[in-house]
Amino acid sequence: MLARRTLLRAGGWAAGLALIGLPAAAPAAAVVEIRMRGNADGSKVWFDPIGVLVEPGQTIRWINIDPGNAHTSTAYHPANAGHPLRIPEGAAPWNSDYLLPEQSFELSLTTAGVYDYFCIPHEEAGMAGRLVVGRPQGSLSAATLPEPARRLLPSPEEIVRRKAVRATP
Ligand SMILES: [Cu+2]
Repeated sequence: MLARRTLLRAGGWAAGLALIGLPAAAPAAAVVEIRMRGNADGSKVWFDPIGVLVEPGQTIRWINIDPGNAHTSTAYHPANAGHPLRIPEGAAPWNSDYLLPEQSFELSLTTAGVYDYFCIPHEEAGMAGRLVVGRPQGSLSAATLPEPARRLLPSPEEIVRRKAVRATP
Protein backbone atom coordinates (compact mmCIF):
# COMPACT_ATOMS: atom_id res chain seq x y z
CA MET A 1 0.00 0.00 0.00
CA LEU A 2 2.78 2.40 0.85
CA ALA A 3 4.41 1.94 -2.52
CA ARG A 4 1.12 2.52 -4.29
CA ARG A 5 0.33 5.70 -2.36
CA THR A 6 3.80 7.03 -3.09
CA LEU A 7 3.30 6.39 -6.76
CA LEU A 8 -0.05 8.14 -6.74
CA ARG A 9 1.41 11.14 -4.99
CA ALA A 10 4.33 11.27 -7.39
CA GLY A 11 1.90 11.16 -10.30
CA GLY A 12 -0.15 14.04 -8.91
CA TRP A 13 2.96 16.11 -8.32
CA ALA A 14 4.19 15.59 -11.87
CA ALA A 15 0.76 16.54 -13.27
CA GLY A 16 0.81 19.71 -11.18
CA LEU A 17 4.17 20.69 -12.62
CA ALA A 18 2.86 20.21 -16.11
CA LEU A 19 -0.15 22.40 -15.35
CA ILE A 20 1.92 25.32 -14.16
CA GLY A 21 4.08 25.03 -17.26
CA LEU A 22 7.58 24.50 -15.97
CA PRO A 23 9.98 24.41 -18.92
CA ALA A 24 11.30 21.01 -19.90
CA ALA A 25 14.80 22.42 -20.49
CA ALA A 26 16.80 25.40 -19.36
CA PRO A 27 16.08 28.61 -21.27
CA ALA A 28 18.37 29.38 -24.19
CA ALA A 29 21.57 31.14 -23.22
CA ALA A 30 22.07 34.78 -24.08
CA VAL A 31 23.61 35.87 -27.35
CA VAL A 32 27.38 36.13 -27.19
CA GLU A 33 28.59 39.31 -28.85
CA ILE A 34 32.01 39.72 -30.44
CA ARG A 35 32.90 43.25 -31.52
CA MET A 36 35.04 44.00 -34.56
CA ARG A 37 37.19 46.92 -33.59
CA GLY A 38 39.89 49.22 -34.84
CA ASN A 39 41.79 52.14 -33.43
CA ALA A 40 41.40 55.69 -34.68
CA ASP A 41 44.15 55.66 -37.28
CA GLY A 42 43.32 52.15 -38.51
CA SER A 43 46.73 50.76 -37.60
CA LYS A 44 45.25 48.15 -35.22
CA VAL A 45 42.24 45.91 -35.77
CA TRP A 46 40.95 43.11 -33.54
CA PHE A 47 38.09 40.91 -32.36
CA ASP A 48 36.87 41.76 -28.87
CA PRO A 49 36.87 39.41 -27.08
CA ILE A 50 39.47 37.47 -29.02
CA GLY A 51 38.61 34.17 -27.30
CA VAL A 52 35.12 33.12 -26.19
CA LEU A 53 33.55 30.05 -24.60
CA VAL A 54 30.03 29.28 -25.89
CA GLU A 55 27.54 26.50 -25.38
CA PRO A 56 26.53 24.29 -28.33
CA GLY A 57 23.70 26.02 -30.18
CA GLN A 58 24.23 29.37 -28.49
CA THR A 59 23.98 32.34 -30.84
CA ILE A 60 27.22 34.18 -31.56
CA ARG A 61 26.92 37.65 -33.03
CA TRP A 62 29.78 39.57 -34.61
CA ILE A 63 29.17 43.28 -34.87
CA ASN A 64 31.40 45.79 -36.63
CA ILE A 65 31.81 48.79 -34.34
CA ASP A 66 34.85 50.07 -36.23
CA PRO A 67 33.75 53.22 -38.13
CA GLY A 68 36.75 53.08 -40.45
CA ASN A 69 36.84 49.51 -41.76
CA ALA A 70 34.90 46.61 -43.21
CA HIS A 71 35.60 43.27 -41.49
CA THR A 72 34.68 39.61 -41.90
CA SER A 73 34.32 36.60 -39.64
CA THR A 74 35.68 33.71 -41.69
CA ALA A 75 36.41 30.17 -40.51
CA TYR A 76 39.85 28.66 -40.97
CA HIS A 77 38.74 26.01 -43.46
CA PRO A 78 39.87 24.91 -46.93
CA ALA A 79 36.52 26.10 -48.33
CA ASN A 80 37.58 29.63 -47.46
CA ALA A 81 40.29 30.29 -50.06
CA GLY A 82 42.30 27.20 -49.12
CA HIS A 83 42.97 28.14 -45.52
CA PRO A 84 44.07 25.36 -43.14
CA LEU A 85 41.35 23.42 -41.31
CA ARG A 86 41.12 24.93 -37.83
CA ILE A 87 37.57 23.92 -36.92
CA PRO A 88 36.32 20.46 -35.84
CA GLU A 89 36.17 17.74 -38.51
CA GLY A 90 32.71 17.74 -40.09
CA ALA A 91 31.68 21.16 -38.78
CA ALA A 92 30.42 23.55 -41.43
CA PRO A 93 32.65 26.49 -42.33
CA TRP A 94 31.27 30.01 -42.39
CA ASN A 95 32.10 33.34 -43.95
CA SER A 96 30.18 36.45 -42.97
CA ASP A 97 31.41 38.32 -46.05
CA TYR A 98 32.19 42.02 -45.59
CA LEU A 99 30.43 43.72 -42.72
CA LEU A 100 30.27 47.48 -42.98
CA PRO A 101 30.26 49.57 -39.81
CA GLU A 102 27.30 48.64 -37.58
CA GLN A 103 26.46 45.55 -39.61
CA SER A 104 26.40 42.20 -37.84
CA PHE A 105 26.44 38.48 -38.54
CA GLU A 106 25.04 35.63 -36.45
CA LEU A 107 25.97 31.99 -36.22
CA SER A 108 25.40 29.05 -33.92
CA LEU A 109 27.70 26.05 -33.68
CA THR A 110 26.50 22.66 -32.48
CA THR A 111 29.66 20.56 -32.75
CA ALA A 112 31.84 20.81 -29.63
CA GLY A 113 35.39 21.82 -30.29
CA VAL A 114 37.81 24.62 -30.96
CA TYR A 115 37.15 26.96 -33.89
CA ASP A 116 39.63 29.49 -35.23
CA TYR A 117 38.56 32.25 -37.58
CA PHE A 118 39.97 35.37 -39.14
CA CYS A 119 39.09 38.58 -40.94
CA ILE A 120 39.79 38.38 -44.68
CA PRO A 121 41.26 41.88 -45.21
CA HIS A 122 43.13 41.89 -41.90
CA GLU A 123 44.45 38.35 -41.49
CA GLU A 124 47.98 39.59 -42.10
CA ALA A 125 47.45 42.26 -39.47
CA GLY A 126 46.63 39.54 -36.93
CA MET A 127 42.86 39.90 -36.85
CA ALA A 128 41.85 36.41 -35.76
CA GLY A 129 39.70 34.90 -33.04
CA ARG A 130 39.02 31.60 -31.29
CA LEU A 131 35.79 30.01 -30.11
CA VAL A 132 35.53 27.06 -27.75
CA VAL A 133 32.17 25.31 -28.08
CA GLY A 134 31.12 23.12 -25.17
CA ARG A 135 33.81 21.15 -23.39
CA PRO A 136 35.76 19.66 -26.27
CA GLN A 137 37.62 16.39 -25.90
CA GLY A 138 40.91 15.72 -27.58
CA SER A 139 43.43 18.08 -28.93
CA LEU A 140 43.49 21.05 -31.23
CA SER A 141 43.77 20.65 -34.97
CA ALA A 142 47.32 19.79 -35.94
CA ALA A 143 47.17 22.10 -38.95
CA THR A 144 49.54 24.99 -38.70
CA LEU A 145 48.06 28.25 -37.64
CA PRO A 146 49.46 31.12 -39.69
CA GLU A 147 51.35 33.88 -37.97
CA PRO A 148 50.47 36.20 -36.36
CA ALA A 149 47.34 34.38 -35.15
CA ARG A 150 49.61 31.74 -33.60
CA ARG A 151 51.06 34.31 -31.23
CA LEU A 152 47.82 36.13 -30.49
CA LEU A 153 45.18 33.49 -29.85
CA PRO A 154 44.65 32.41 -26.24
CA SER A 155 44.82 28.68 -25.50
CA PRO A 156 41.54 26.72 -25.33
CA GLU A 157 42.30 26.03 -21.66
CA GLU A 158 42.51 29.75 -20.90
CA ILE A 159 39.25 30.39 -22.77
CA VAL A 160 37.46 27.64 -20.82
CA ARG A 161 38.80 29.05 -17.55
CA ARG A 162 38.02 32.73 -18.23
CA LYS A 163 34.99 32.32 -20.58
CA ALA A 164 35.98 35.45 -22.49
CA VAL A 165 39.51 36.62 -23.15
CA ARG A 166 40.04 40.17 -24.32
CA ALA A 167 42.84 41.14 -26.65
CA THR A 168 45.41 43.70 -25.68
CA PRO A 169 45.65 45.78 -28.85
CU1 LIG B 1 39.12 43.14 -40.20
